[in-house]
Formats: sequence, C-alpha cells, structure tokens
Amino acid sequence: MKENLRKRAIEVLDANFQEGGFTIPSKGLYPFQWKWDSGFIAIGFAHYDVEKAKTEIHSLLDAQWENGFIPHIVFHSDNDSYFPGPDFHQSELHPLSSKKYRSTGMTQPPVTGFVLQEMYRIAEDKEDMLAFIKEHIDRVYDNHVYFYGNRDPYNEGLVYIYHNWESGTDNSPVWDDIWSTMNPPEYTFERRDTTHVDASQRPTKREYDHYLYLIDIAKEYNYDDARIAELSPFLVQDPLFNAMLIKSNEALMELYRIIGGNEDKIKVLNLWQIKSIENFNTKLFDDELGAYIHFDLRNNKPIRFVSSSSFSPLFANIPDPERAVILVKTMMERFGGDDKYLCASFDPTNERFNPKKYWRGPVWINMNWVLYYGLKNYRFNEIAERVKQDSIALIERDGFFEYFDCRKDSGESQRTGYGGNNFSWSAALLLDLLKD
Ligand code: 2M8
Repeated sequence: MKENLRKRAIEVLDANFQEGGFTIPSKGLYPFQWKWDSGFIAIGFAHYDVEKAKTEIHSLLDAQWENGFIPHIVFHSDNDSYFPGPDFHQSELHPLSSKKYRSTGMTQPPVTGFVLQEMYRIAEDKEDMLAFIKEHIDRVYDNHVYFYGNRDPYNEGLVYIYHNWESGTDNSPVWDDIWSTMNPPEYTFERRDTTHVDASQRPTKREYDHYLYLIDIAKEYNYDDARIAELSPFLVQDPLFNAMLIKSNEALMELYRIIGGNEDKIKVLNLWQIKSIENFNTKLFDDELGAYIHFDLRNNKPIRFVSSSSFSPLFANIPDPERAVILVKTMMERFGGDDKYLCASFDPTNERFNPKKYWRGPVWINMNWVLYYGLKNYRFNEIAERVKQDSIALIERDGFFEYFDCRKDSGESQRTGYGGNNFSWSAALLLDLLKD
C-alpha cells in the first residue's frame, strides 16, 4: 500500500514537472510556478530525484528581483488558462523587477530557507547538496533582507502582507472583515479557475473584485513598498507568514554555520530572530482564544479567529512549552473531535466555517505537514501521528486532491477531495510523510 502510494505520488510530480525546469501545482488550474508550492515540491523531489529538486529552487530564485523580492508566481511560459496573468499583474512597473521573467508583484510565505535545510537533510550526497546550497543561499538571505527592510514599518520584526494571496490562505474568513472596509469596482473579467473546479469550492466573484482591486492599487504605486504600506487597505501581520520567515531564519543560520565563514550574516539573522520571536509572542497571541491570531495593521486591531495558521508557530519553535500546551489544547478542542480529520484550515466551531470551500475549512496537506513537524518539535507525538495518518487516509481514499472535507461523515456519497486533482504539494509532502 505504502509503496503504491509512493509510486503514484512520484507519477503526479513527474507529470507536473515542465520542460522549462519548474513544476506546476496542478494541470489546467495553476499552469505556472508558485513560490511556496515550489518549496514544498522541492522537498518531495529531494526524496527521489535530487536534480529536479535543485532545478525547482534554482528556477524560482532565477526570477528574484534586484531588491531581493521573490514573486508569488513566475510566469516562465505563456498560458491563458489562468486569470489574472502577467498582463494584469504588470511586474515591469517596479523598477527593480526581474528583466528575465514576468511575474506578479506580490509574494508568498518565505519557505525557501527551511526548504534548503530540508533538502540538505534528505540528500544522501551531502557534499553535492552543500555545493548547491552555497551557490543559492545568499539569494534567500537577500530575500529576508528585503522583508525586514521593506515590510516591517514599525521595526517589530513582524512583516506585513498587503494581499490575501500573499498569505497563501486566499479566501480565509479571517479576511472577511477587511473586505467590508473596502468597496471595489465591479470588474469585468473571465474567471478561469471555475472552468476547472466547481464554483462552490472557489472564492466568489465579489471576493475576486477585492483581490483585483488590491493589485490595481499596488500597481498605481508601481509596487512601491513604502507607498503600499502607507495606503493599501489590506495590511496584515499573518502568523503563518511570519512563522515561515522565522523558521527560515533559523534554517539559514544553521546552513551558514555548516558552510562556515558567514559570521556577519549569522549575527544579523540572530538579531532579527530575537526581535521577531519576542514580538510574535506578545503581539500575536490571544489569551482568551488560546491561539495565535492575525493582526490588522491598517485598522490597528487584532483579527480574532482561530485557523490552522494559528498553530503554525509550533513549526518554528515560537511558543514556550507551556504556551504550546495551551495551543494544542485549543486545537484539539475546536478541530480535533473524533468525527473529524485533522486539521481543518478554519475553526469548525465558527459560523464562518465551510467544509468544502477552499481555505474556509477544508484540510490542506501542506498545513498538515507544517503541523506534523510542529507537534513533533514539542513531543506531541501521538497527535502528530494522527495528523500524518489522517493525511495519508484522505489521499488514499480520494486521491491527490488540493483540499479535503474534514468531516468523517460529510453526508456526501461521492469523494470529498476538492479543488485541483493530481496536486503537486499533496504528492510531494506525502512522499516526505511516508519516509519513515
Ligand atoms: C492558490 O492561490 C492562487 C493564487 O495565488 C489561486 O487561487 O489562483 C492558493 O491555495 C495558494 O496558497 C497556492 O500557492 C496556489 C497554487 O497552488 O493556489
């Protein structure tokens, strides 16, 4: 069984690998290279085809901007099955954008640092992998310099995102109250995602108006960070995004130590790390909810919801052991009933929860992967094992879908895997979870 799943996962990944040296998340639905997908995908490749893993990361970093920024989508090739594409995003408006590739002007969770560390751990030929890392690590470091230099206006060590697509958790209910502060125009455009996936599983047209409007605002300022920080109606400190950055800081420090002779960079990373972890714990933890939450920087108020992002700080060793116990208690009480697979992406006890709609409730394999290692960090081994077995069970039952209903008895007669099929990170991270 395990061998068969492994074989199928490899088939999915290989079929999604493109001649241009990058991997699409899912055929039809997502035809380009996405930033955090590429990181998770490289971890999967590292288990059976190291060269592809390296190529994946190399081609992402090849599209880095001159200011260290790494875009959320790299349009390596033309494809009109996705909207909004390069003509809408117009990355060329920014003077320091890549001259080689068109891309978006927004980013995604900074996973690349810890992905390099994972690739090193997985690689059998450590020397060969270290040579690759040596060649690429400074670009990832420069990306962190970009974040702390441009996305942290109050010098808190907590970076902001200016678009929900930067979070990766696109239509989470966490953003709903921000949408109600905006009144975007009604855009006329042709949705492409709903030609691949049932509309009930995707964001609404009105939600898309908000997404497009935020891009238009950023374009008006030629994607200038200072202007966006001053004027974008969406400005959020996201616990998942910042946890990924902190985990990647830690990974870069470890890798620089292995490489040797990078004392200055290690020092800078360490200073960021101390400040980031401290303010993360003071600003982003909600005692009453017993969970980490988002902070709306534009409207200067906490966004008080529990989502799977709330637990991601376990992955980056952010809570102390006592707080970790509180966090896991919250997770088990709200998300962990026997009638559910772990871990829903949004609080199943909240009225905004929707078990079929994208980031408003379904289980996502990348979040489960983050939680699995986070729980293991704090020795919650049994719950970690449940997260892993639930992930395997869902994929085994339904296939390599993009997301899954968390209810064991959903009342559906058909499969409850939703969104894109043959989805790359579901395959890649399953390979990693199956390794022991
Ligand atoms: C989804 O996001 C894209 C926009 O970036 C979309 O809906 O068109 C999200 O799940 C995101 O986290 C993911 O990286 C991307 C590709 O898998 O799809």
